[in-house]
Amino acid sequence: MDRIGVVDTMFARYDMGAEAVDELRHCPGHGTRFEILRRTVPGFKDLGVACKKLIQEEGCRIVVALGMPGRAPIDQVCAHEASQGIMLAQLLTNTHILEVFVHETEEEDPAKLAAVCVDRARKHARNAYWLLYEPEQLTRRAGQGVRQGYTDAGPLLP
Ligand code: RDL
Ligand code: RDL
Ligand code: RDL
Repeated sequence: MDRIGVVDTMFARYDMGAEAVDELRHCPGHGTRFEILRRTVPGFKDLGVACKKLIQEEGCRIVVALGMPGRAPIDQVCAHEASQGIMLAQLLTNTHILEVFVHETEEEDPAKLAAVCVDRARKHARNAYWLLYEPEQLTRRAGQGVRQGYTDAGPLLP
């Protein structure tokens, strides 16, 4: 059976991993065509290697990596570094890792930030499924201003 990985962090203030897993559980072929492997690490800088291990040691064909950069300026720097690590893991393994970061600064209101977490985690989990099994779903949406976390921006011209 194929494997799809989900890696999240203890640092994040919302359980985005659970949202991603639930979305994947509702995709066609869960339990028959693919199974889900979930891992949790302390913070987002630990995501890259955790994803690489899921790919190289556990055979995952794609991974969803979820993390929350905090509010401090240092967290923005760390987010860039964490992102570089995830990028490197993708290039070293020739495998997609969808980076789902929700910056704590994106919303002031905790309820609104939680809603961004749910929407972005679920949409990128679905994107992972599509990349693996239905890539034509992405091409169908090419140039359509598709967003995760918020409603779509839409195309420039009607
Ligand atoms: O490897 C242990 C930690 O360094 C690692 O877990 C970091 O990702 C933890 N961390 C920071 O040190 C930091 O300054 C995190 C953040 N900021 C952050 O904004 N979000 C995180 N981790 O998930
Ligand atoms: O791996 C999943 C996403 O992280 C990845 O698709 C990003 O490229 C999505 N993305 C951002 O996260 C972002 O903050 C994009 C932009 N900004 C952007 O300006 N343009 C994009 N993607 O094409
Ligand atoms: O134009 C408004 C937003 O799209 C913009 O602020 C993005 O940068 C927000 N964003 C992130 O900050 C991020 O870390 C997005 C993603 N990840 C993402 O994966 N998909 C998005 N926005 O649509």
